[in-house]
Amino acid sequence: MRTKICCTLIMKLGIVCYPTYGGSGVMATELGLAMAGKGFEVHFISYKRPVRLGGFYPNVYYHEVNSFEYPLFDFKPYDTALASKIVNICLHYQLDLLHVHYAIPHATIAHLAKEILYTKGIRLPIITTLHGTDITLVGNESSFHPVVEFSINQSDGVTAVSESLKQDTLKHFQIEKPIEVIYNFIDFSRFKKRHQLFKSQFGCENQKLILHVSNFRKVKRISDILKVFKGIHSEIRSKLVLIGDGPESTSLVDLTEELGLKDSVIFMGKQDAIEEMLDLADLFILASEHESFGLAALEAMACEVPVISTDAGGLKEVNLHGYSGYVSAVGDIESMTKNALSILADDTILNQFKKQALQQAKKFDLDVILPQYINYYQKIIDTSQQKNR
Ligand code: GMT
Repeated sequence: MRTKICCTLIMKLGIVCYPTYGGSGVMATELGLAMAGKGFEVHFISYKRPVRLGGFYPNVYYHEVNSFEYPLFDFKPYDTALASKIVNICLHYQLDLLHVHYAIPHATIAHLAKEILYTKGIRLPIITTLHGTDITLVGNESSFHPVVEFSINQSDGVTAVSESLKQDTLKHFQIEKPIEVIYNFIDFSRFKKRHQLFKSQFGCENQKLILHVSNFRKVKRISDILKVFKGIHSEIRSKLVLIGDGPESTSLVDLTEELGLKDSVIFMGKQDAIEEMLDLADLFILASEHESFGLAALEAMACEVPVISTDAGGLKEVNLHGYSGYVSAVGDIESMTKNALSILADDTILNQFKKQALQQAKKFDLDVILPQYINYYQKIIDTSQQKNR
């Protein structure tokens, strides 16, 4: 169902995000670009140009946070530099709203900037979007917990990218305000089946191609994917393509050799044009231990690639068991292998799952989700203005 946009004013929006390959930065960038496409003035604030912010876009500004080097500092005081940047950008461009992605440290720094601006007679409403590990893995750590809890409660609006993440947040923290669930979205103008690449170009004709994309951290349990692939490979001619890089890369190469899969697993490193590789894929695997949403799985589904995943976090809200793919318990290699084989072994079944994956992805169409954000922005601005009267 499409939500009607009730926004009347053109907002000047600040977006604070991580610029790297993580899903929160990707979502923040895509959201900002989509807002700019609707005529909003969008100011990205980060320490590096976000990966998906290549090229020139009308209405889009990028402000880099530069931390000052000084011999006293073992660690550059990025947080202080970020707060100062937010204050300066807000004063110069008169932002209507600041939307920060990933609570640590962005929600905290946003609150500090807001307090500084308040002393100058300016009221800047803050929205924090919780993305996952800022709650489940990192935010939950005692070294961060009190600050994360305080900062979330100080935000004027809080959104979570899945119902599961909302529930995790309420379980781990004492939250005093409503959390709005606004799912991650997919831009079908970019992520769609293209029929442009052919397996023969990759030397894998007549083979099934299985894909995984991530930042190769422990939480992704890529070793489970290799074990599942071993089971698939023993029954079906197939190749596994791993896209991304990260702390687990070296040990995964070693495991590939140990499992005797060296010639069938391709490590492609970081790639920008994921949608082109998805054009070739028959199956996507995500074996994560925690996954608040699983944007990579949604991108696969939009390109008509069924998903074998765990049931961690919000994955089961994205990947519908028995429809867009299958979900299994974390670490259940036998179940994931069985499910993968049941999809791959028969082309009629595979084609059915491909169609269903696309249907499920359509629930997260940008055109469905964007109005939810715009209406939420408007609501937070209105509430904040009422409070200030
Ligand atoms: O874990 C990552 O892959 C990066 C992380 C991030 O915050 O950058 O991703 C989280 O946010 C994504 C966008 O909302 C979600 O799709 C991912 O599921 C989530 N990752 C985890 O919860 C582990």
